[in-house]
Amino acid sequence: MKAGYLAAATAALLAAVPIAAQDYRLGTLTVTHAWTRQTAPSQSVGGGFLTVANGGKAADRLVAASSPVSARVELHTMSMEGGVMRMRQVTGGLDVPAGGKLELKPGGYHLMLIGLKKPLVRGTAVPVTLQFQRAGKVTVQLKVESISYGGGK
Ligand SMILES: [Cu+2]
Repeated sequence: MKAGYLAAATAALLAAVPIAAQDYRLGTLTVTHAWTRQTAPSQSVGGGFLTVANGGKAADRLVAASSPVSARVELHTMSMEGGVMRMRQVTGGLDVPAGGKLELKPGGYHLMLIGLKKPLVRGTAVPVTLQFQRAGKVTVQLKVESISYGGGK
């Protein structure tokens, strides 16, 4: 009984705090590999990428995001239209299926940091608060990588 209690208490302590350098837990969700790219001084937007795994039995949904480094953060999708890559804001959020994952990556779904207040500097980290429909909010740190990191666009 005592061991079970301790395990439960430990699990509670781990909720919503980093469980490794770049891993964050929020209820049944685990956010990993959160990153962005360095930006030029004249650049006013930046992309944000991460993976959300859902170990639970209920689907969740990423509905919004915000960051102190930009005026706002939008959820975007990217697709080829007539040979041109186009980005569009996603309305209604992005599914995190039960037992599955949502991947935000170059060339696909991503966070768009709009109205950067200052350039993103490689080697630093940028806080972004993610809001999920069921699990609530968690703030993760996007590691700022080089311009060429991750491939794609
Ligand atoms: Cu975008």
